Amino acid sequence: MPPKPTSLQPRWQEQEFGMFCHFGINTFYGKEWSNGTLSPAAFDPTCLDARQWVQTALAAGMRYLIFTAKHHDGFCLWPTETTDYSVKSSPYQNGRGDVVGEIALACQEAGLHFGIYLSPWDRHESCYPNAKAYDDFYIRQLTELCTRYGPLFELWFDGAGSEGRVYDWPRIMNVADRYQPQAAVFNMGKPTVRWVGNEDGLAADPNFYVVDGQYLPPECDVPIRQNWFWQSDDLQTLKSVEHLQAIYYRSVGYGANLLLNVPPANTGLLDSRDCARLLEFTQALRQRFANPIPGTLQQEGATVHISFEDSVSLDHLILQEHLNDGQIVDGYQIYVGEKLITQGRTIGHKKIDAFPIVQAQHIRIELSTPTARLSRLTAFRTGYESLPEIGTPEIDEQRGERIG
Ligand code: FUL
Repeated sequence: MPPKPTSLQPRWQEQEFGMFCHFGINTFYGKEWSNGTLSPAAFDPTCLDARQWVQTALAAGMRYLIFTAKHHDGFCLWPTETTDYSVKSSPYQNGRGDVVGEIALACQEAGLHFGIYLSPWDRHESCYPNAKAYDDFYIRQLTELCTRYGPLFELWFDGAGSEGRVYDWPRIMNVADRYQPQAAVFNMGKPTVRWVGNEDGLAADPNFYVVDGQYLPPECDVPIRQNWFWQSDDLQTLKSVEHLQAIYYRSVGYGANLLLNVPPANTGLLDSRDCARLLEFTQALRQRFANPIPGTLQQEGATVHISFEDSVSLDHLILQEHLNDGQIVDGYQIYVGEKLITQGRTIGHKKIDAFPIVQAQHIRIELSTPTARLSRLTAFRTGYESLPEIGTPEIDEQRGERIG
């Protein structure tokens, strides 16, 4: 029998699509990484409106939001007791602001899951070279975050900069287990979800959930522009609708979660151009899958049949596997009569298949194993017969700049 998920993992997988928000001291200096010496004096997002972030995420069909409470530079976006390098030393709300608190509240009000990113690597904190002292410091930070802001959906532990460093994960995980036992743990410590292995937002087929004997479904993180933090001069790298769709098919469509970074600008608002592109992408996607073709599902061992009332034309199928007993399918073929219309390896939480349009009243799916079960199978006629491509940037002749 394959390793089974805990009860929390399928719940995390069902959320599918989240917004990543990189925001911090870097946002005010046009940097991606900084070394912990940038002055907090520049941190002043005068129009900050966490509700705008949350409403945008909801409008895009996202179900969670992960916020950088502290990036590698060590600057804390909440009024921590552990260091002065935080919003307390900034002009934002005269040093009385709490950005983490504002977002947590906006998420709670709107019913969006909220998670935090807390970089283990800290380039500001002077005790960082002393492993024991820094573990204590990090544990205090995590304790503050885990006890002040309500239920957290995910704790995002970024491995960057920590290569070769040993943190006391058993002690750190005690904090998570004690105060946020429902939170998914990303990548480090005692992870419950794993990094997909690239920052392009791309999983692949097969997408095996079991790694090193453990059930660990992947999350695909990718920035909507080239950079993670908002920059005034990288608009030309904003990904095209087609590119974003291609990412969606290769992440959610391959059974992984998609965490798309949309970075708040130095005003404290999401950039209207990023929002417009995001919504254009998600509306097009919604339209594509707006009209499922009703059908009846029957399974006998490894063979699944779907029957429609009449003959219909279709070009997409969404398959979902029953995962309570673990991920089992490794190989499937889909037929209309004797004609093979598509095939793949794993299914997992979701698999989106596109194929040249066919006319059918019955479809047959042959699974690799009779013990595997599909939980859902939905057919569509979308008007698109293949996966969107990850294109090269387009040139907008009129504006004379790269737009994709
Ligand atoms: C990386 C970091 O170094 C980037 O700045 C960003 O936070 C990304 C999500 O992870 O490892």
